[in-house]
Amino acid sequence: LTMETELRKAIEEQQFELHYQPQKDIGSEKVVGVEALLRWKHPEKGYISPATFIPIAEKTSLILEIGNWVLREACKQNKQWQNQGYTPVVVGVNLSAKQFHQADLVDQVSSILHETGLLACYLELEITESMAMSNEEDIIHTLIGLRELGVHVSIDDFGTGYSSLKYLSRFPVNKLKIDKAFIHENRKQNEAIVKSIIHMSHSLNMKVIAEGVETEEQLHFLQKEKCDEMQGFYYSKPLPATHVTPILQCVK
Ligand code: G
Ligand code: G
Ligand code: MN
Ligand code: NA
Repeated sequence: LTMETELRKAIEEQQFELHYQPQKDIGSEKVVGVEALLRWKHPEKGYISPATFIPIAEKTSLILEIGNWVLREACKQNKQWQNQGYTPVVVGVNLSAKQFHQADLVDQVSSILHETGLLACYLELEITESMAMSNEEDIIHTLIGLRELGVHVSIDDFGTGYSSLKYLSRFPVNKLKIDKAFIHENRKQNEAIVKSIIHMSHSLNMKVIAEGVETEEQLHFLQKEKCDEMQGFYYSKPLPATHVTPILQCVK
């Protein structure tokens, strides 16, 4: 079977699952968010990484079906945690370029929120720099539509693309996610880059999260530089939903 055929089968036979990587507020040390990360549990080959199959799905409209499933599943799970009485967290969902460029994306997001009962402020959509930094009318329209819904938007892998500061300051984006390479590659100039991104985010009234935090030393640096949030193996790897539940604080 080609991978495309297998992906089609995977959708029908519900072979996908979501894992969630916790995100901590650096000041309060509380879990404030989780990033949903797609996993394909292949019946023979075991877990297949999205890095392998997303690019193939992107070449076809399969990515739209898969993306839609991810969005619905992540919202449903987050609402379920809230129903169980846990302190609300924001769920981050990665959007592919094709998904983001759909003319009716805002309507789709709106109906999934409606259907699952999740409030918009508990959903964050992650897009990449190349998806956001464009002058195209429809992209600005989508970003404004999402803001009006109350959904948050973050720029994933920030620092690896070509963001224009002009767009960054004009676009309704809530958060920058500093690419993990700047955090865990131990190079002196990375510290200067991370500091600049933190300061720039705050001047533009955006929050900033560091990805790929693997050591206590990296966390201390981020604390000193007043980075808002952290995500990385130092605190937790991505986990199945049932393993996330015990680390969410209970309000009941
Ligand atoms: O979790 P992991 O390191 O295996 O993820 C590999 C890549 O796949 C990352 O770049 C991540 O952003 C991407 N990815 C994970 N889940 C999704 C998803 O639901 N949709 C899209 N479009 N990309 C995803
Ligand atoms: O591209 P995106 O940022 O969505 O990808 C997130 C991916 O990064 C996750 O799939 C996860 O497996 C990986 N990741 C998360 N934390 C760490 C970390 O601390 N170190 C490394 N090397 N990878 C990480
Ligand atoms: Mn991401
Ligand atoms: Na990233």
